[in-house]
Amino acid sequence: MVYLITLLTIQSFAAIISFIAGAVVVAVVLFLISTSSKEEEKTVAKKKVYKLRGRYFFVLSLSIIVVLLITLRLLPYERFQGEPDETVTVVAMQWMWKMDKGTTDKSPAEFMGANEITLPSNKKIRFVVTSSDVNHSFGIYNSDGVLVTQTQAMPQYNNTLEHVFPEKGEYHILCMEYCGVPHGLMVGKIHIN
Ligand SMILES: [Cu+2]
Repeated sequence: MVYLITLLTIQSFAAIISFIAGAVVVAVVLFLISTSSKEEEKTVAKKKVYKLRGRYFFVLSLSIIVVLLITLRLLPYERFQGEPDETVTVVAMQWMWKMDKGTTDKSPAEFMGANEITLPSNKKIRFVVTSSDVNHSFGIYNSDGVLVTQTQAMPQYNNTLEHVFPEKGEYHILCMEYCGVPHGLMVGKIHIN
């Protein structure tokens, strides 16, 4: 739960920062348009904008360094060292998911699995994700419709995704890469208990 709140806060924070940065760019453009009617004024405006740009660059660089230093320790690499508690094989195909616990030596086309799976909470789950036809994207959403984690499902390639589900409940797997007309129906389920 705490981990999710941290994620959401960072996402909201990023959205707010993007909005402010966008507003600054729009303001600078409007400022330029409004102050550059005559040649002389253009030169003056140019100087002002260059000065502003220098300051903006400095503030931006400083912010990036500070945010980087603060957020580096939030990276999940350390948490995902070592072997997982559970491994799940995931094969995407038009237009469903095939999932089963454990690894497999079967080809993606031959692999048998279900569109739903039950997994434990607070355990490290390793999803080994591939596709038996075209590119798909394995996106896990919580019951509030918030994207929890995601990886690509690519033919002839295994993508490994590790995740700990801190909360029990029902999660939905949605394909996040358009893969044909019934793409929207490609919904799997993960029950966490
Ligand atoms: Cu799709």
